[in-house]
Amino acid sequence: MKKLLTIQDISCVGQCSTTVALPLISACGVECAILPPAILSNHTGGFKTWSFADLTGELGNVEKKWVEQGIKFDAFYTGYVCESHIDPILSIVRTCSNEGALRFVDPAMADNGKLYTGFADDFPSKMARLCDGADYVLPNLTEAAFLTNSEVKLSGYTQEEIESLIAKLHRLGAKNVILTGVSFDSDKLGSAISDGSKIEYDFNQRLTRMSHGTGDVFASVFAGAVMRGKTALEAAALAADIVCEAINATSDDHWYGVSFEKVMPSLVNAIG
Ligand code: PXL
Repeated sequence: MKKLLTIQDISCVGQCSTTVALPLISACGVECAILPPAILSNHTGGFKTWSFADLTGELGNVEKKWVEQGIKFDAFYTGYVCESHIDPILSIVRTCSNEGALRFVDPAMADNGKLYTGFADDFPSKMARLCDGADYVLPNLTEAAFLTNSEVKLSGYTQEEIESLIAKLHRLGAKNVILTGVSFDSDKLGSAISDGSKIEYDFNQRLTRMSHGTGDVFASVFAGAVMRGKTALEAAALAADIVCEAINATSDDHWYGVSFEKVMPSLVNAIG
């Protein structure tokens, strides 16, 4: 069984980051280790307030113990992290990689044209350091624009503009780019999947509801599926189907996340 380390916060309540990645990646049949660089009472996307315990100082201690014991991983998947976490993460990737280890980067920092609360305006340039050399980078349109200092266009763009944004992401050092939230047709929403030489698209019927945490569900299923041998296009298509199914399974009054728990059987079946 492949072993993946996910490095992103624990938001104790809110169905995002580690609390989504661990169950979904495990359901894919991939052993999932976790390293939370911060613990929050709840996520910052709609709750009124939160506590934040930074664990930057602990990351080096963890790395030291892993190095002492020869603990290594076949893949790393980073999500929501802060500036102080980036150097310790790059160090762990350097010292704890099995040969050929893959690096998945979800630059979870922004949506709908805005950085998440708490990130400084120059944070995207720090996140870009994680994208350099990553095997798979999975930004939404806002994150892609911020990472590449491009104009944020959430609608009314051409395919050419999308493909030029993708080219800029490759220039940051990303080997494969999965750009999410792409739409050329008002009733379809999907992603563009680029390996640097060809760009493929996957679309689903656009749902009227948008929910928090869907980017984390998408990235987790994508990483799990790639680790189980799916191509990037197959993994992106499966991740999008699971996100849509999870949104549809979420009751209207459940505002802070998606009920991904209800679609775990579909994921297990699809991965086989
Ligand atoms: O879903 C991304 C995410 C992860 N972690 C925290 C967040 C968010 C988005 O708002 O606030 C703490």
